[in-house]
Amino acid sequence: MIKFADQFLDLVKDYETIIVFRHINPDNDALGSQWATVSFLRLLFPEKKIYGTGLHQVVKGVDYPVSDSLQDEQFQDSIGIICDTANHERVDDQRYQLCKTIIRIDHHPIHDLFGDLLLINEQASSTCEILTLMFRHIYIDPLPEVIATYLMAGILSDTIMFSIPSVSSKTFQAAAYLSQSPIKLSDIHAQLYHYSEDEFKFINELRSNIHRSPCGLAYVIVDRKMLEKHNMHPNKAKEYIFALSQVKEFRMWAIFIEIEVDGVSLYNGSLRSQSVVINTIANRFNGGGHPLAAAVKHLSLAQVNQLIEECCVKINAEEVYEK
Ligand SMILES: [Mn+2]
Repeated sequence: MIKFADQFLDLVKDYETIIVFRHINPDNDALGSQWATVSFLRLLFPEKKIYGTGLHQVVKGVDYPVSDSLQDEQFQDSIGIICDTANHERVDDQRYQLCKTIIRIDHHPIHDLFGDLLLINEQASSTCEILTLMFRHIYIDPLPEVIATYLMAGILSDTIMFSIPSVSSKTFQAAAYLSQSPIKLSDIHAQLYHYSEDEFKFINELRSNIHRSPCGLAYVIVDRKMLEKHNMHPNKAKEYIFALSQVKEFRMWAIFIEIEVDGVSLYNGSLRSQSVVINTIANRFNGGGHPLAAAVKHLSLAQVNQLIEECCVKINAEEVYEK
């Protein structure tokens, strides 16, 4: 990491323009790592042109800046930094390919070794954890509040408030460093987790439409009618996977959201698991992710049913994730 931090700074110093990327359908770790990197580099190099890009809709979370709108030419002599993104198709703004050099910082299981300088730590709880420890090495003093807030939001949400197996002493070292900045933890928590009465009603409807497989899988299929009724964007709906969590009897839980692609109904899904590995299944259904938290996209209803069957086979085989 120390070696990486030095190489990172050496590379970045050579470029006048730096563009920071995240993954599509960004979550708080993607957005937090992206905007923390933009803000941190602006602090170190006020004379450089530093941008954050990304076209996909933003999730509920802390107030991240709006993406910069960039012309193709601006990418040409730039260095790109891609945060929290495991495969090249998932980079939000494919113009990353126009950048001269690519740095990648991530904690997803390694699939795709694109990029020129990589810091990939599968053991880390979040990309924000990796960045926090790198920034601490570079900056030493407490970070400005806004940067610490982005990083803390990413750590809190990717670790579900320090409650998943990948949380380690490093995660707490990162959190301890961020706590030296004047961040407001209760405000961050409220921005991440408090919801409106409309959302409350949507959650009630999700919970009352649950299908329960005998193997211990619980899932909800959210059709367009339900989305319309609650004025809910499909990308936002998948975040409500949390509404099915914390039930002892649910070994795995999932939501599948109906979307229309070229006039055809398809489903995007979020999958979660208490202990049985699910990303290996998700990889075969147009998706991927972490051992206990994964996503799939653009499945037909028949594929959704097949995925459900395969999840049950896996639960019955007790293929448990061991950290
Ligand atoms: Mn992440």
